[in-house]
Amino acid sequence: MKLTDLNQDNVFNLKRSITDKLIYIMGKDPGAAQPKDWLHATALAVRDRLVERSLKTAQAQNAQDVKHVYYLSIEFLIGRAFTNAMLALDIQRDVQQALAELGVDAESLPDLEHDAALGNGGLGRLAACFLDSMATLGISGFGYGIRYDYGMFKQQIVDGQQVEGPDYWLADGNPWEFPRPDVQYRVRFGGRVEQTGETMTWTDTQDVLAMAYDIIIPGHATQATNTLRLWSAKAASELDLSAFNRGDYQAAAAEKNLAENVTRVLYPDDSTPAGRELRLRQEYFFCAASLQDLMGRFLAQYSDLDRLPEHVAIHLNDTHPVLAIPELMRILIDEHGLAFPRAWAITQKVFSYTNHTLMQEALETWPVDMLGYVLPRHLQIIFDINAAFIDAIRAEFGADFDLMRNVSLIDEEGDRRVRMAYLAVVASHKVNGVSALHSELMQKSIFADFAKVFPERFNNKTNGITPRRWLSQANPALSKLIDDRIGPDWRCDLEKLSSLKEAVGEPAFAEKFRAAKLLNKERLAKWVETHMGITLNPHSLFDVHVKRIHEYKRQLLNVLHVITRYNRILANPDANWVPRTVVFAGKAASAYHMAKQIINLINDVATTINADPRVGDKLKVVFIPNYSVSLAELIIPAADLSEQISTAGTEASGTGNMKLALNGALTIGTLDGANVEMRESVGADNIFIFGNTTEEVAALRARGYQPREIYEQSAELQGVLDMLRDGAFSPSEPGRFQAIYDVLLEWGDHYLLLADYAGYIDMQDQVDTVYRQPDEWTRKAILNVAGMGVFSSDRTIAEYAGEIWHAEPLAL
Ligand code: DL6
Repeated sequence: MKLTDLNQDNVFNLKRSITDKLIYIMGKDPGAAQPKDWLHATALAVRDRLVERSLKTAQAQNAQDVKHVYYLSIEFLIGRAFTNAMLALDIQRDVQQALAELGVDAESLPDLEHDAALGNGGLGRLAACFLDSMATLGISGFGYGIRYDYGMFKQQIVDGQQVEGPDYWLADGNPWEFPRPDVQYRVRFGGRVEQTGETMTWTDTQDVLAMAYDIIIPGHATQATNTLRLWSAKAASELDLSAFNRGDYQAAAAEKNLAENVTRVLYPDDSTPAGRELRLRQEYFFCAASLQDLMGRFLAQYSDLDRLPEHVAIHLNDTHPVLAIPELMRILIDEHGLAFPRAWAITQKVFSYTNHTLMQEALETWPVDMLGYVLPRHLQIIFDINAAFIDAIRAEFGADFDLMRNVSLIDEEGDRRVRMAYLAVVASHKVNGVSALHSELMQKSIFADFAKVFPERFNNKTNGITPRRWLSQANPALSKLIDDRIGPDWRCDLEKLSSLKEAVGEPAFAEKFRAAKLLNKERLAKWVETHMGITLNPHSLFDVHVKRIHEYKRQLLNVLHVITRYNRILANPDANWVPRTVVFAGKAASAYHMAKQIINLINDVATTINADPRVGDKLKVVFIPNYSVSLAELIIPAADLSEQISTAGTEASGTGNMKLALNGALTIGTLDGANVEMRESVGADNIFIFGNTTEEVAALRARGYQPREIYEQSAELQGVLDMLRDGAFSPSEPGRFQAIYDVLLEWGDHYLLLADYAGYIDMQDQVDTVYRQPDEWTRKAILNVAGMGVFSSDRTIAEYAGEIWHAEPLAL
């Protein structure tokens, strides 16, 4: 890995290329071009260089006959592409110089780029990190997903409440994508199945076209690239001309609108049957297009379908792409005439599946009726798979009806539903969880019966994050310090960070480490001042809680601490307080009422505390709206403390925990998800662990957990909860947070906030104690950075490639 100095030839060529793009591709006069135009033109110039690499990669892949890995994911949370592409090409300085010579303010351009927010949280961002690592490791990987017209909603905070608006990320065009009108497939829905002898014909369907848009994913420190292919829905027939000529313009465009709705939005509201059906259509749409595409690529080179698993691995990122399983079976049986057992043997060798949650409500099931109506042939195939599977169970385990009922792909309770996770487990040769704890719990809970039936199938692949975006790009100040100390190779070999341990005792290094952190805190404070009009003290402890808003992630427990601290400050204003800035950011699903209440509470608490002159700098609370990848890149490097406080056993892994520690934040957290492995890596003395363990949570629940008893025993907690209930933070509407109070005290406190409250508050006191000793804090922070090598997504992908996909890296 090298970081090259300025190259004047490159600068010259870039200047010419940028101006050419502006004039000849965009038709703009450089004299009149706006900053956004320059950004677009520069992106196109940078993209040219990616294209060269991409063509070379494709040639090498063909010549070396490599196995292709197809990563199917309904979310890819890519964020911005501009800086990442420049870093991958190692031309950032040249581009900045070229722009400067063209009279353009290069510093401000990256912030003008829209985030590609085609995902919601950790799952989608993991997919983006994986693409980066696959390219970097030279694994031939294709991401397949959906090109949503509107990505994750834009969150505004109005009167303390979340308001959702559309995210039109394509408003200024997308210079990174290549529309491929020549790559279109017909995706069929509805209709019926006709049987002639053994042959099934799916007919009378309503069809939608899937058109490909390609984005090049650059590898780092390699010429290799990969492709993210996103599908956009197009109407099979554009316009009903006779309706148009009759003047019935609505009817003329009706089919087009209906068809194109399939890829209109990420997460259609699923509180209505129509919304749920649209989501089902989205899932099948991208699976069907992707399978036609990958089968076309395979059949262009080979004719023997039995060899498909030698050349193709299809990975299911959660259950959203699981319809790819019956779709492959349909292609093999109906289109290529294979018998069911042969098709099934191939299918099982091709697919692998990652589970990302143990939460029952997040495990997808589809009503049999809806599937039968939208995808009648697929439902038949699922029934056939189930029948064969249950026969195999009976053959191996005898007439164990409980087992058969438990593992059946069809849930027969109430309205019959297809269990998508079960279908994934039965059809995949490997099934993995995303942290050691999660993988263990997965086999003991949701897949316990399957773990007995297929013990060899289950494995763990602890998540990781790409160091390129989450340190090199997001944190230039710390990256420079690390480069100066150990050289730049850590970007592609994160274990190299472990040699920073040697620097922990050096005051000069600690000083520079602190200076880098302060710079990042000032950068965030400036942003908050400019965009929110709130002044933050960069010398206060930045306590950061950023992630989706969900009850299990327990932002509410953090709020309980904030209020406790507020009360203590008021009671004892002259104590030696460590000034704190508590930063929250995250979105709540639009139909998730309690999560939205929590956002409202955070904002109301912030308003009260920030306006209280008795508090001053001792405590500030800020909710940064519209959390996104690019805001994460700003917030995470500025954090001193990372809040990872989910109820033990609920967070599958977390990846924010890794990003924050990699940027030198200390974690306050429970023994949940990957926190457990982080504790091993950074050392138990360098992480603030509190709270009930998974076993203790289970035992508490089994005993009959009584939150009210805890409330009654703690005057401090009582004070906090009574303030919530009585409207101390919502004087204009005192009952506003009654429901939150009730969740904790009347409805059983499902996520055990009160059980962990005392431990959390005590641990926050310890945080203050350590923060008062800057050398000690910095020592721990450096050890956190040094211990994060294992959490690179390069390590994760190397494990997937070696142990699941059996895919070799390309030689380039
Ligand atoms: O594996 C990526 C990511 C994990 O880090 C998070 O812990 C986990 O919550 C998330 N899972 C999902 C799936 N649905 N839910 N809930 O987003 O995956």
